[in-house]
Amino acid sequence: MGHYKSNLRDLEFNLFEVLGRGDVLGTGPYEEIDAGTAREILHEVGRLAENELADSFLDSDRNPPIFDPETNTVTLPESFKKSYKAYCDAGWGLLNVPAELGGTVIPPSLNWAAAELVLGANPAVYMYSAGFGFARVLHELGNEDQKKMASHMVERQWGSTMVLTEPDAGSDVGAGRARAIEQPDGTWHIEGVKRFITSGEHDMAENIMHLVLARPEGAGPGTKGLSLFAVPKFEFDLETGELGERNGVYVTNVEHKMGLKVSTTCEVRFGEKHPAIGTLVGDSHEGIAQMFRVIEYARMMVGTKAIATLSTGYLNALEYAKERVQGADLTQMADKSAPRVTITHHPDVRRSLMLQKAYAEGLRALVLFTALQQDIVDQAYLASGAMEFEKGSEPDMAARVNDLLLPIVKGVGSERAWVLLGSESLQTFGGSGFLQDYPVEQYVRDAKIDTLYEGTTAIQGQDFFFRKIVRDKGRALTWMSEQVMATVKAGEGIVDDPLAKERELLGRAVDDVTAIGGYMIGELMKSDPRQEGGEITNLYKVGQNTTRLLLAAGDVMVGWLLLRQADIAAKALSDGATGADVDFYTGKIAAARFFARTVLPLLAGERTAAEMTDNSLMEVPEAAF
Ligand code: ST9
Ligand code: FAD
Repeated sequence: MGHYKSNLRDLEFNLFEVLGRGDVLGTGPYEEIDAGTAREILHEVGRLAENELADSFLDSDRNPPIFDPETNTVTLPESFKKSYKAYCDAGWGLLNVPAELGGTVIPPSLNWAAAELVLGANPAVYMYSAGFGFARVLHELGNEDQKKMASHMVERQWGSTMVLTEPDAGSDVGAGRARAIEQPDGTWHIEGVKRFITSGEHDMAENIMHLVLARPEGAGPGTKGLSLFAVPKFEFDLETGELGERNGVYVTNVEHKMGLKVSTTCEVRFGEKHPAIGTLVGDSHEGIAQMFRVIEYARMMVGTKAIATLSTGYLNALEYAKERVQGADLTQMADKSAPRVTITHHPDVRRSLMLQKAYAEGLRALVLFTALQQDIVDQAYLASGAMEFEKGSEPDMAARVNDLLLPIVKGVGSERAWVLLGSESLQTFGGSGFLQDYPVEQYVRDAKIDTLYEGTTAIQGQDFFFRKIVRDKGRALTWMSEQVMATVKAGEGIVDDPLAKERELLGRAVDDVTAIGGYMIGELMKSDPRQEGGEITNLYKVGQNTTRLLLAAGDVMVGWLLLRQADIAAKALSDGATGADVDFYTGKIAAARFFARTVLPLLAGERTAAEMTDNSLMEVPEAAF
């Protein structure tokens, strides 16, 4: 058995028992995939993930890609190539491709459920196969020629990259200096140096399509002055896809990293040896908005990757804890000859395991609840072809809620996963967890990147507050709060509601997070110098709390989703669930209880800390740090 432990039961519980996806599958745009087929897909991807994909996870960490600076090429370990080929041959990449390009039309929720399995078993496989998703973007946003490129990308299984970051432009993408010079034939020459580009070079595809942000000559500053270009590694015949000349884009370094070593992270130079020829995506200069189509998907992917890793980390820890015998039961601690027990008997190990379970399952529920919003948008898009919806309509609100939740999926998912993998999953193994005998030390190393790329946690916090709450005028947030409060109030009128205390605790947590947000809105208003007494530096008080608000909102979402699941589980138990289902539903109720009683109360402390904010931090001289 490989390192990866999937949780198919929980994926199916979310999709079918909580989110009612069985009603959507097999109908309308998804008529070819009914619920039974969807379950088969999940089981088949799960089988592949636990076997062929998981097989190279360790080996490709110990034997990472080799870069040859003479030829600007990269050789990947054979073990990994085998996993990648197995994934491509099985055709699962087509789950992310529109019908026009030969893909299988499925709701995003099913896509993300399947993605979790791949991302948990071997995340780099999913990343190298991004060409399928990038083809979708080029197909949607591109001109007629680029739509043809998109079909070659799918048919010939080309690799693809998203190219934003430069040495002096990381979080601040708008500081990018890469230039684009228009040519008389309508193509563009790209010049500049990009760094940290994932999958920038490898030997698993005949061609790589780079989607590059660069600034046309004379364009304005910042992100709005950037345009998006499709720049292939090899030029090619537009009609047949046959490769032509080498294009002037070369990888000049591959980074040595803490984790996720098999995923190449490349310095890419454009136009130094000879011109790097690209075409303007969609013939329009809307680069940053176009690139955000990719970024939004990639942020969802990174959150899903983190959560998938936490889940397998927890399940590995659980397996170990059930077998590891150490110490006596706490109640017999004075009896030195008392029988030794497995560590699952120790209250502190139970605390740790239940914390891992609650976050892993709560965050999975968050990914799939977010994907549910994408389902609603997708259905409306497939029905009308439109990407903008009437204000206040169901798909319009779903799009806003999806936007609101994405920084939580990415920011909270990655922070909680990386911390819990280290502080709890690895810890469960004792000293053995520090060894490479178990996969968990690699999980910790591989998951750290998730808090960094696709926008650091700080960026997610700012996006959440300034764009997804303030700029949205609180519309999505209000809708979301109403859903949470409906669960809080769902116990009213029920005699002996078994989850009454948990509802009360969730209600208090909502109050605490609302107070943090309210404090920040207040300071934001006080930062407007046009208002009487307004002082711009009050914005610093907001900035000190954006990450706090993000993480606290994430905890409320997790607490809410677990409680909703517990309600469903309680009903299933009272309806007479049998066999393994009894344990499954019992575990659901236990996780919701544990989270509400031990995690949600901590938000009161976060509220106090937020309300205590002043600007003394900003006044500390740099030298005093
Ligand atoms: C990276 C890759 O790290 C790591 C892993 C790669 C894995 C490989 C790929 C696998 C993925 C597969 C993908 C397949 C694709 C499939 C798709 C299928 C459909 N939401 O606030 P402003 C836009 S890559 C939407 O003024 P600043 C918007 O157009 C590197 N749009 O920003 C806006 O205009 P408007 C990742 C947003 O102050 C415009 O930007 N690097 C959003 O100029 C300007 O907005 C990063 O992520 C949003 N949330 O710039 C950079 N936000 O307002 C992190 C902005 O008129 N830094 N826009 O609508 C940031 O995000 C910064 O906040 C900033 C600030 C750059 C946006
Ligand atoms: P900086 O922006 O310099 O940030 C340093 C620190 O300052 C961070 O803690 C950050 O949160 C904080 N900070 C910065 N600005 C602010 C602010 N305004 N407010 C509050 N805090 C702030 N990029 C691509 O384009 N394509 C890729 O495929 C890609 N893949 C990557 C793969 C790996 C393995 C790595 C490590 C990076 C990759 N990146 C890629 C780049 C990645 O997106 C950036 O590293 C990330 O956006 C952060 O930028 P930076 O490293 O320059 O850090």
